[in-house]
Amino acid sequence: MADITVTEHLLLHQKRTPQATGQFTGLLYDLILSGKSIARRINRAGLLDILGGTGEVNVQGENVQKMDVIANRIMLYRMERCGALCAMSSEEEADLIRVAPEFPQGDYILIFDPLDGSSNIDVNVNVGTIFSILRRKGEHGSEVTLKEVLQPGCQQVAAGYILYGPSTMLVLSTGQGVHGFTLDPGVGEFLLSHPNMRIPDVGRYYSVNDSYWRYWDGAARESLEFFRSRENYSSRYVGALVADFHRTLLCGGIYMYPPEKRKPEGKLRMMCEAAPLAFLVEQAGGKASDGYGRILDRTPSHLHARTPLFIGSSQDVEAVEKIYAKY
Ligand code: P6P
Repeated sequence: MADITVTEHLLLHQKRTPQATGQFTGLLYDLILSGKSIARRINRAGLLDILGGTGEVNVQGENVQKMDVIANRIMLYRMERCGALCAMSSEEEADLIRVAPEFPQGDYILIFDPLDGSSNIDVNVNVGTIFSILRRKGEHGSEVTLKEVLQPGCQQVAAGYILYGPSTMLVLSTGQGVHGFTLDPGVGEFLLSHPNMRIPDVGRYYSVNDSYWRYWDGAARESLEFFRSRENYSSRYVGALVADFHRTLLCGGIYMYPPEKRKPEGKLRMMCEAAPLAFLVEQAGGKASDGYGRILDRTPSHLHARTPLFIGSSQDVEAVEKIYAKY
């Protein structure tokens, strides 16, 4: 396959969608640059003093890992200057970040989890950056309101993730299918490696942390039993959503994070985890549900709203929705 870079791929795509402006391509360019900077540090994490926790707790109530802080800082610094954004929201930041007036204002809003699954860093297991891109509703240059940002996932302009694993991959959709790019460290470019990714309609793996069995309701328990009883399913759980989702996208099956007594809204964040991955999975022919309906139809009540998540092959997600409909 000829070496097609992300930029070439986007310019080709941009020609097909005249409404895409250079601003959008510029946004993605700086997002990719951030990903390369994060990848470089992760690949040497053991050698630099960035392993382990900072001793701080974030807005999610989670112990902040050093690499979380570094990744968050890289994203905030780089993206505030990209000229395409008017606001950002990071999983690591309690409040909405409006782009400071000294920087060029754009019309896009970036929502991101700078380093999802970061507890895996210390044991050298995959982690990832997840991002969601929205277009603002208000007048260019006017102050961004929180209401403008709390959009349902179906209004995303683009979404994707960067997976830091044996190879570093960018998986991206701008609404014209899902395309995967692999970083060639030799040239420092993400090159097209997985054009037009499609998720199988059914099966191979179910992915869930079943240690919460005792907190689950009947629907969650019956959902797990459903997949355990299926012949050709195996269980896989990396503990990093990006890695579990990426395997599901490639091999088919389902990732589940059900609600439970202590977390009635589930654990995962709607805007920087569930919605971007739901956008991708639907673009690849799959489904994403909170058990009762389409994730992309949900309007988040606040920036860090959480949601249960059942995401993957359409037949597998439909099977879970049928079970939840009985409860
Ligand atoms: P648990 C990581 O903290 C994360 O947000 C996802 O990346 C991952 O899938 C999930 O939480 C793991 O949660 O409760 O199984 O440790």
